[in-house]
Amino acid sequence: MYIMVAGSIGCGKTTLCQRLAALPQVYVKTQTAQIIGRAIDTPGEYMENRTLWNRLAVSAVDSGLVLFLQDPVNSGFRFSPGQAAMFQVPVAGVITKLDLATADDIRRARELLTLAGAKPVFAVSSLSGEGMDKLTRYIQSLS
Ligand SMILES: Nc1nc2c(ncn2[C@@H]2O[C@H](COP(=O)(O)OP(=O)(O)O)[C@@H](O)[C@H]2O)c(=O)[nH]1
Ligand SMILES: [Mg+2]
Repeated sequence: MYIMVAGSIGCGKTTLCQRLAALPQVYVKTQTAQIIGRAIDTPGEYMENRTLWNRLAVSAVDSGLVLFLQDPVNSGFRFSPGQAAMFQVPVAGVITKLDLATADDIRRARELLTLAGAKPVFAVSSLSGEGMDKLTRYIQSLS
């Protein structure tokens, strides 16, 4: 099962994909959708620019799960309410950068993801690995 990862520029998509695939974390700007292990990593522009949403929909066709990622610290970008409904597969939420976030940051991010229709919502740090076990177990339960 492929997992499509979507969210704003810099929210931590590529780093999470590398973590899920247990690959070394190397910074590369994502220019186009790419496969990392079992994850389909997408550019933040696809989510931030409505005219590119069709590319997200196309990338999701081969996926069994979509992950909406939210950076809890720099949350300038907002998912649209109910946006998860544009996909035919389950959409779960992932709050990233748990190592940098306060409890209030996490609460706000959780509200945003819930409003977008993502369920359940996880919180992880792709750097420290905190929270990754719950997310990994959830993914395994679907595949
Ligand atoms: N502290 C911290 N930084 C992170 C985490 N995940 C990603 N980052 C950093 O955030 C920046 C953007 O990450 P990247 O994965 O390229 O974001 P993308 O644009 O969504 O693919 C990079 O400098 C990463 O090292 C995390 O869990 N904790
Ligand atoms: Mg990227």
